[in-house]
Amino acid sequence: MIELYHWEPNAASARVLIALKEKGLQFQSRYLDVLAFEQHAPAYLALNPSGETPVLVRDGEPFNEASYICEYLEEAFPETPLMPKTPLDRWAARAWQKYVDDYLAASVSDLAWAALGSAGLKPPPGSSIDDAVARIPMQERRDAWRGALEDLGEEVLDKARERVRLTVDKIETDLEDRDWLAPGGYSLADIAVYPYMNYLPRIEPELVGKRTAPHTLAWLKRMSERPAVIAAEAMSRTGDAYATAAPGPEHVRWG
Ligand SMILES: N[C@@H](CCC(=O)N[C@@H](CS)C(=O)NCC(=O)O)C(=O)O
Repeated sequence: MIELYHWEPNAASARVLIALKEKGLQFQSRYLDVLAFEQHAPAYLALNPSGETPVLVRDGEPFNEASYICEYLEEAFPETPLMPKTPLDRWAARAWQKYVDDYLAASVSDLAWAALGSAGLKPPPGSSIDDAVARIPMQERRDAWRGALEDLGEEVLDKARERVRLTVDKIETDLEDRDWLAPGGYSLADIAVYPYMNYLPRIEPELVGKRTAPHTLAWLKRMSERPAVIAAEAMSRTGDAYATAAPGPEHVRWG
């Protein structure tokens, strides 16, 4: 049996939801409201001590980290492949996933949090937001929440915008002569990048708009029309997964 602990179908949770749907796998959805701090309940911390979503549990074995959950699904359920065929093209798909993990996820999360995040924040029953944050066991996650709650500041947001600008250049180049990010067809690269880039036309229309990012916009549309993406997005409980955001992972470089 497969269970997926996830939040709204955006960012890291969407990566695994889309991969599961693409592969046509049955799974039990375990929805956690991260803006109500449900990911810091002891039972969830036992599955993932960093208190981040998503976590996939298969036959009682928990897996974290969206990139590696997706790679696991690809190896365990190869029938509908989500990786290109040649070693070179597979490298390209993996390089995109690392790029998301190291650079893009933190940058888009900062911009999305600043634009949308705190609106949906709910302290757990009988507790204040400060108390909820103080209970987060991992120092890095406590710091990430405190930084987000204080104010990320224009310098951080400008750096995030610059990283997004570089990402748009990279996508525009990749998509000049093909439909999907890695050569060899639709892959985990597209599934990794989409749930972050899909925030941007709304919150940073100058960076991801018709003039600056025509190929990116056409690719976002292609992605949003895939039955697996439609099915994943239908699992939203808020009604619009890209109108809400949570503090994302820490910056790995360029911080
Ligand atoms: N490196 C992790 C990052 C996951 C992540 O950023 N999760 C966010 C939501 S998109 C989260 O759970 N934030 C809430 C928290 O840390 O308390 C992965 O790729 O799976």
